[in-house]
Amino acid sequence: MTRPFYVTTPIYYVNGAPHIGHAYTSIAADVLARFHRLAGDDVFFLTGTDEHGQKVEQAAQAAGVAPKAFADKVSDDFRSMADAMAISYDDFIRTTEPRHIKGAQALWQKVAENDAIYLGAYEGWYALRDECFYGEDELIEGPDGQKVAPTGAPVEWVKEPSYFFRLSAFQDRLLAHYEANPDFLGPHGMKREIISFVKQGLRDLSISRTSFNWGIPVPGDEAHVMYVWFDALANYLSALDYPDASAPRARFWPASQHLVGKDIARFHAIYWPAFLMAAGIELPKKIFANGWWTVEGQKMSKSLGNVVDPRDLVQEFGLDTVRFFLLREVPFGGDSDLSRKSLIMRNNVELANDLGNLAQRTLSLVARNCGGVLPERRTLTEEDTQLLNHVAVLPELMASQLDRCALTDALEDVWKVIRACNAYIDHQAPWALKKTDPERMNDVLRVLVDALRGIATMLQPYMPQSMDRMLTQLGVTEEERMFAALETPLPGGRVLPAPQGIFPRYVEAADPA
Ligand code: ME8
Repeated sequence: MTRPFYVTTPIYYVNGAPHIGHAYTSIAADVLARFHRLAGDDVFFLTGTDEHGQKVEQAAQAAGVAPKAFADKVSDDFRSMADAMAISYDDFIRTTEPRHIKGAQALWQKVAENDAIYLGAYEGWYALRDECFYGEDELIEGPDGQKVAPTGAPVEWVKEPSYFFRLSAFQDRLLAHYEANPDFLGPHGMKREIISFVKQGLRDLSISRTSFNWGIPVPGDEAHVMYVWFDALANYLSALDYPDASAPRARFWPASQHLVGKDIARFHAIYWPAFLMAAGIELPKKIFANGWWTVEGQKMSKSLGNVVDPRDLVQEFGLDTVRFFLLREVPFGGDSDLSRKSLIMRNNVELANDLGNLAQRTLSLVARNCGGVLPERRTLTEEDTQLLNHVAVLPELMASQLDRCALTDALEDVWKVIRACNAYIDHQAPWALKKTDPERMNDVLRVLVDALRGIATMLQPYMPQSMDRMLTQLGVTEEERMFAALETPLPGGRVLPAPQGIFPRYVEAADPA
């Protein structure tokens, strides 16, 4: 029986164009999805767009387009960004789709039936940019002395009839859940912040709006539309055809991993579990918040004009260099800076040199000295065994790293093996063995091909295109690329294709000045 693995990205707002920050969380989720597929699990990977709410409505107005037409266009752009980044989603949900509206309304009804919703009037602060209600005590002083949200977003005083969710009633149950499930929230910093926020006391949450109508109607009271976060969070269920428990996709609940940015940890770690508890639905297994990217040391913003479209980076550096860089640069969960210099450095040192050169040296020796035919595997020396053992533990080691979303540590584990291979090739010097001991040369090259096969197999989730090419050059067929296939050595005698460089060095064009 294969194990279900359900991984999600946030659904992105369609008020603006996709950028490198969106690509980041999607790539991370993609690595998890691909890893689990290669491990033989039954994977469902969801992404999509969040299309309702006042923020989107205003963006559409500013563009002079009806909200739905506006959402259609931007949603398409998010999908094309996902495709350009090789995000292997199984479904792309849009909150304006009938299946989502049905699911969100069913969830609302369930929560209401369980008496966790009541009608009242909201009076308080709202930050449109964050689509978030804030308590007076949370506000801070802005640059001009005015009150702003803790995120720096402007706030406005809102007063309108509203349905409320009895969030306050879930405080103790939430804390008990965090306590009993230590892996539920990550990384540690986010978990600490959430627990301390919940301990300070939770106020009931306004979950409907009446001052605009670009949203999902509240069942039974069409003067209200759902608060965009109630609507949005429901996507994780509506994509599984909730409330139809007999739908084939229903097997994927509870979600294995929600990946989000740290900006939206509160919504996922507090509101979402509370809504689910109120509806009597099992909670997701894990929620992990990634850190924040700046660009050349600055916050990305339209006004600074430094918003990076990941597709431009891919054009210039190639997809896998970009994917690799984003997940390599800083331990996953921490904040990071996108600097051209450091991207080029990582490409040249780690990809072109450490890995690309290793493959090129090995495969060109096989081509030149073994007639392009894979040598048989024969008896191994202690050094050979030691190196191959390093490779053999990678699947298990990486699985446990990815289980805690340590995406960068998992890459570092592979790089340790790559460095060991480089030390091995330098020490064994197979190029010098051609004359002195051709049999040993064959053995050394065979060990290196086997090690590279393990490395390339395990790196597929991170760099799908270039590892596909590397595996082909190593003579590994499409059928031999699952992790489990590593247990069966390749038969000797296979003819390998002529080797070609996989990671070119990037040379910055000379400054014309
Ligand atoms: O919040 N660094 O959508 P959103 C890292 N619709 N990650 C970044 C980033 C950056 N600079 N900028 C964006 C929403 N992200 C809601 C979500 S889910 C039910 C609803 C990523 O378009 C990060 O994952 O504002 C962040 O949480 C998400 O994009 C916010 O996307």
